[in-house]
Amino acid sequence: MKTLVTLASAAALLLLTTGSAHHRPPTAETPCRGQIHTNPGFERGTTGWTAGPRMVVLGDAARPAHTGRAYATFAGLDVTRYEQLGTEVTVPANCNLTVRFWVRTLTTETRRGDFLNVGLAVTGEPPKTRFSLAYDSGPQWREYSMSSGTATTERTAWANFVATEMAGNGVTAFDVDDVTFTLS
Ligand SMILES: [Ca+2]
Repeated sequence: MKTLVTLASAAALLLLTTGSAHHRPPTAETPCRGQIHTNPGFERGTTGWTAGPRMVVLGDAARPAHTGRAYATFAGLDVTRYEQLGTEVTVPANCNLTVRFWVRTLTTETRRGDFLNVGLAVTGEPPKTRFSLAYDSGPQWREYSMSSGTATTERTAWANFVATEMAGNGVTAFDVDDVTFTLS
């Protein structure tokens, strides 16, 4: 009998809790926490990414990854072409998305020729190029970040990296690793 009473009380408490949740502001219920991409460091190849062929480098001892064994690489062939890599994530209502990534730039260029544009497109806003990196972006791994800001509705965010390479006048390669997607 005692058990029944306890269960009944628990059920009543649950009802109360559920009922009161409707009166809370939405921010109290949203899970704006943590890194949400399944393969931020390319250790699983292009899983979780939309990418062109041969964009992931694995286990190059002479040109190692930022972390792990793999990274994505753009341009670097002295051929006139485009290369693109991107991914889409869901940003719950009232969450901010911060995309952080590391880039290393290896070059023989002495002026801007090949470049890597990094953009973040969010539902309801025009797509924006946040970074336009070129030969002078540095041969050491450097960290960059971009954010979505918050909105009262759920949104889709598309992060993309587009390299434009021109044949002649030197060659630049852009290596990208640890592209994390963190909600806050
Ligand atoms: Ca990696």
